[in-house]
Amino acid sequence: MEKTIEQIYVDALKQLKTASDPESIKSLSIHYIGRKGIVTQFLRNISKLPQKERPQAGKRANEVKKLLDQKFKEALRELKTTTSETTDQIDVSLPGRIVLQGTLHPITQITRQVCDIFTRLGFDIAEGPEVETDYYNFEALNIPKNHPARDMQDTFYVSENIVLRTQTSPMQIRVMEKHTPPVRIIAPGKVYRCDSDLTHTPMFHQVEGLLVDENISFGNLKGILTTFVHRIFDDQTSLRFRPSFFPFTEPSAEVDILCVMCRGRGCRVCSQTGWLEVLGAGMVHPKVFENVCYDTTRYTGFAFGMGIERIAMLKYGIDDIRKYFENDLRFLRQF
Ligand code: 2NM
Repeated sequence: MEKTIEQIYVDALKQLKTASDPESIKSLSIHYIGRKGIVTQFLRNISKLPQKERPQAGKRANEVKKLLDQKFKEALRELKTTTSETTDQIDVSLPGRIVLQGTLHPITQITRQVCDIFTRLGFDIAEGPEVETDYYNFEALNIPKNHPARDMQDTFYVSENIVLRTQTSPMQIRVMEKHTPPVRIIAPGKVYRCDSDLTHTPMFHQVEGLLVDENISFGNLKGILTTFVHRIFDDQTSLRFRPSFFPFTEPSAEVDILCVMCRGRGCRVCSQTGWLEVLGAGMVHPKVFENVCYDTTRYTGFAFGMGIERIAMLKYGIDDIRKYFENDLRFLRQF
C-alpha cells in the first residue's frame, strides 16, 4: 500500500519533533524532499494515479514539499540560536570552579628540606633496601650478637639472619664497600622498630649522614651539624654537644637544641632539662672502617643520624607522633 501525501506529511513532522541536532534534521530533509526523497518520488508517480485525482494530489504534494522545506530550515535556524547561546557566550561574572590540590605530607617536606641542606653542603643521596641482612644492620656496624644494642632497638626479625632495618646506616656500609674515600653521603628512608607510644611508631623516617676523608676531625662534625641545625630551625637556635655512646662511633655525642617550648626554663616537653635531643653523631669507629677495608691510619670520618618525625614535631610543635600517620586532612592541610 502506497502512503498518501497526508500520511507522509504527518510522519515527517513527527520525526522532525524528535530531531535534536543539525545532522539529523539535514538527513530528514534529504529523506523527504531530497532528489530521491519520499515526497519527490510521490510527485514523480502522480502520473500513475487515476486521471481525476491527479490535479488535487499534485497540488497538495507541492504544498507539502514547500511546507517541509520551510519547517526543516526553521528547525535548523532555531537549533543554531539555542546552541550559540550556550557555547558562544561566557558569563564572565560567574565564580570560578575550585580546583582541589593535594600537598606533600609534612614528613616528605621535612625529608626534602634536610636532603636539600646536605646536598648543598656537597653530600650525595644514597638509598637502599628496607629488608636487610643481620650483617649490614648489626655486624658491620660493630654491634655483635648478644650486644645489648640489639635489644635496645627492638628489631623486627624476618628470619634468623634477615631483619627490617632499624636504621639507615646499613646503606652507608654498602656505599663504603663500593667506594674509596672521599665519601660524603646521606641516607634517607623508612626504618622499623617494635615500639609504639606518644613519641614512637613501629615505622618512622630517618636521615643518616657520613663523611670520610683524610684529616676529618670532630671539629668538622661540629661545623657541619651546627650549620644544619641553624638551617633546619633558624640561625638563632642555641645548641649543645653532649657526650653519648653508640657502638659504631667513638667518641659519640648527641646534639640538643634549646627547648622550643620554654626557651630553656624547663617544661614538660623537655622533661625540665631545658634541652631537646635532635641528633646522634660521632667519629666512625675504627672497627666499622676495618669491616669495609678502609685504611684506618689514613682515613677518619664522622657520621650522624636523626629521626624526621622528631624534627617535624619540634619544628611544628606537635606532641603526638601518631598525628603524622592518621592521614586526617584537617591535620595535614595545616602544612
Ligand atoms: C647515628 C648516630 C651516630 C651512623 C654511623 C654510621 C656508619 F655507618 F658510618 F657507621 N652511619 N650512621 C650514626 C652515628 C648514626 O644515628 C643516631
